[in-house]
Amino acid sequence: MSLPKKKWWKEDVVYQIYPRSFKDSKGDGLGDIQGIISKVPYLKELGVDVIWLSPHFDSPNADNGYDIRDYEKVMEEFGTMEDFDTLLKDLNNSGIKLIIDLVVNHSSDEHRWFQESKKSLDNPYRDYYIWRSGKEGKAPSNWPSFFGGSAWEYDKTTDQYYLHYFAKKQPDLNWENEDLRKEVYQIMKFWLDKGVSGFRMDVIPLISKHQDFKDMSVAELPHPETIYASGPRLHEFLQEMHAEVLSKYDVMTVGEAFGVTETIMNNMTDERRDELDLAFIFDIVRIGRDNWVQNEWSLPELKSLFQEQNNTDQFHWPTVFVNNHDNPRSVSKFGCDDPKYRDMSAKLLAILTLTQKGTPFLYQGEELGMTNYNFTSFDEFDDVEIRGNYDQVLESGVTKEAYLQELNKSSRDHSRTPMQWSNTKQAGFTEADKSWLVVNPNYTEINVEDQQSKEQSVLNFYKKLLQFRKGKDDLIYGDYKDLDPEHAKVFAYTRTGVKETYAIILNMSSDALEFSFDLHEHHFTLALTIGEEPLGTVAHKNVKLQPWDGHVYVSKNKL
Ligand code: ISL
Repeated sequence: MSLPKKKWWKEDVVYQIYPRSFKDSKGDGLGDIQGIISKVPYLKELGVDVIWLSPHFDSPNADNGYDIRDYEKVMEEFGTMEDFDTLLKDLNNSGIKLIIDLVVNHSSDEHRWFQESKKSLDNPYRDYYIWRSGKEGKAPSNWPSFFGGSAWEYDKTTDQYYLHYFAKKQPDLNWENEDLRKEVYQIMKFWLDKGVSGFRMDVIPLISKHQDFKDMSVAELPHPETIYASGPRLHEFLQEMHAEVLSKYDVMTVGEAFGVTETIMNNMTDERRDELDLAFIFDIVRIGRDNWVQNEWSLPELKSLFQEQNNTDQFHWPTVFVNNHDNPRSVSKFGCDDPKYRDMSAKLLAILTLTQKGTPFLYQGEELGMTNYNFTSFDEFDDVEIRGNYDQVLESGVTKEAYLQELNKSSRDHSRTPMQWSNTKQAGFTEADKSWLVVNPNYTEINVEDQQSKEQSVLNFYKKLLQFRKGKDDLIYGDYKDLDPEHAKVFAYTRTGVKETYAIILNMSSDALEFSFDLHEHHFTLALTIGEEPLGTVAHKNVKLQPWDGHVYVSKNKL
């Protein structure tokens, strides 16, 4: 198989910032853009190449910014357009690119388009959204919202319902309407002309709707995304967006491919089709998940999911991530929450994310080994997804205790607790006495300041590994081979490039063990390790690994 085409967005490491929780400069308990600006030197020293900024646009925050009221205005709580321009300039001057979040499957119901659209059946903006008459006094179809209840909301002004896949305050935009699409392309150009380097596209597969709005079957209802993400005109819309906008800039696009089939995913990211460059699929990060329930999973299952995304040709390029703002903290899900091995496991996940094939996406706090928070009551949650689903989950017979126990494994709020900068009050995130969301009390032992001063910290390991990875084309582009898919504790794989082969051996268990892989036969030397092993020539033939230890070997031989 010929090697993939080299691109900056295949080599760069992306770091996601959830602005609400990153750093507060104004003392109101909310993160803001000036706060991010103050941390650009931190990001540069960390060694990441691109920042993905979660929505910074004007919003009433029904879904923490994923409900946009004005696409060309900065959210007041976050600051001003001048602040945004300063952030972009400071990042670029530090050699860091900025991609922003494009949320165009839906807007806020407070957007002027929707305020107009709801006024009358013949309003010029009526068709910017999806309105249908009810049937016998009920909603047009049985489609459910992801955030609880029906996906149809009745509006008495015009005696019709409007569609919202998410919260009622997030009405879906009508992409069948060419004028609406042109407005979206204008918005994209507005930010691209400022110099952003691309977009992360929120639930982009959902923009094309089945126009019959036919009732879902009983089998389809528990997973509406399979219907919502298979609309007939998705590829047409994406190719039009590429032709009208993206083809005119050297930018990167990553689609949140929530709910798509493998075929749609492959078509959406095939570089010969001029649609999107990359996509997030959630099989890995949500392994074992059944909606808000987190079931057990095994390492062989996880390895098979990584194998699947490696079974691609040179026209496709994966993304690699185990954290984001919608999922629990990776060290709590994939690593080890036991303080004895927590840091080791966080470093192991760093090696996994940064040596797998694909563009790595890190999430704020992952570089510290930040963990889930133990929510003790529903009052502590902020997430609209929980609030929206609460009644119907309890009405289904689930007890409050059981729901809370599962949410403590699956809630989106785990990743939204404020970034932990120091062991001063509110973890140095804000001067205010209270943050918008609870600060994890373990900030006293997990924070930037403490880890900057400790050579063996998770933070310094990420810095070392990010530096190690830079420019290593054979590690970045090399072919992937799982050395032992069925092993229950060890994740071992090679990356074979033009000149070098890397062997990554990870002990994802709390047991010391020996992994049989003949290092001498292939002249491997130890290039990077979590534990104390001396680098260079290896004494013993096989690989000896302490609990949660990880080794990266290199050889001039091609395996
Ligand atoms: O899986 C989910 C649905 O139950 C959610 O975690 C999430 O809503 C889904 O992955 C889509 O996420 C994106 O769109 C949402 C927003 O709430 C998320 O933060 C965003 O990442 C609506 O804009």
